[in-house]
Amino acid sequence: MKRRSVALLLMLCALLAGCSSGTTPAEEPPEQSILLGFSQLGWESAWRLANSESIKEAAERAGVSLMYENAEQKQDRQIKAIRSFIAYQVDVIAFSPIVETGWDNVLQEAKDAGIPVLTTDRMVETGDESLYAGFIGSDFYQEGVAAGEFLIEKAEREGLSDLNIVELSGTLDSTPMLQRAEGFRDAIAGQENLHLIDSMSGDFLRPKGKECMKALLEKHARIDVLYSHNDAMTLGAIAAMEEVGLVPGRDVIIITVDGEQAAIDLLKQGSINCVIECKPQIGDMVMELAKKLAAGEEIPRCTYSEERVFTEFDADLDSIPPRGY
Ligand code: GYE
Repeated sequence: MKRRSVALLLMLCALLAGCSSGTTPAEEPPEQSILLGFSQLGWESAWRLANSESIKEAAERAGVSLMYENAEQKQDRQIKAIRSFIAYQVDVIAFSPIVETGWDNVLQEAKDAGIPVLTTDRMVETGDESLYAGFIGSDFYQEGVAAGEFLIEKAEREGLSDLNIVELSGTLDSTPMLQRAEGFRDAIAGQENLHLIDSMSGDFLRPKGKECMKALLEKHARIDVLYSHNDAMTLGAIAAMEEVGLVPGRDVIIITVDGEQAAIDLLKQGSINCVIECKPQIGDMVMELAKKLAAGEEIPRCTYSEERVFTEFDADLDSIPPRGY
């Protein structure tokens, strides 16, 4: 008799537990969908295209309604897009600023409208830090340091001295351009065998990368190293080298940033010596942070992606999974 009542009690408990395990929607309010205004800066590289895809796919996965605008490399078009998001009263604004400066007015307008702003991929420079909530993207300074460290290791391993380095930099005044340049310079400072002899901006574009490399090759009698701020410019530069009979990766040491499939393939073939990874797939993190902001929660000022460095010295280059961009 006692055993039967215990069994009955257990059955009752199980039933009650079943009822409270999330099957009563009345107890858990459905997650509110948010409206996110996103201003992409352009389509200058495969990295950018993958970044745009990542944002769109992640919004769908997260049930976020997305207002998406592409500014085609023009800051004034980004400002216009942000103003339209404010007029539309979106819950959160996210944007990838093409350059660091010139945002204060529009950010103030967003603040006055009570709309939190997240910068993605690139940063803004402003005297008033309260004008945006936070940043999500890569640690570009560290990428520059990694590029310098690779070169130091390469020179040491192979006993190379007096290397003439040229730099192809990205869009002037953009965060990756500024920080990749600074990190690299800091890393090689004090290395007497490494000479940074010239730097030109190829605006993160493949044709400009080719044009700049051509000009650099005409100007300098000997170039031993190319440090390029993105793969698109590197691919252009390689074409310029080949046109004058140089063998990339052998006659000129090549260090590039991003990690597009094309760059990884050239690393495997020996035409590139080092690829610093920069991840464009930050969409899921953007959605997570946007939801927090919409809910009035605090977010970290800076959220960085984890990234790798691939070099000609790695034993397992063939095991690199497909890059997806
Ligand atoms: O490296 C480059 C691009 O901002 C990190 O922009 C991004 C850079 C990326 O177009 O390829």
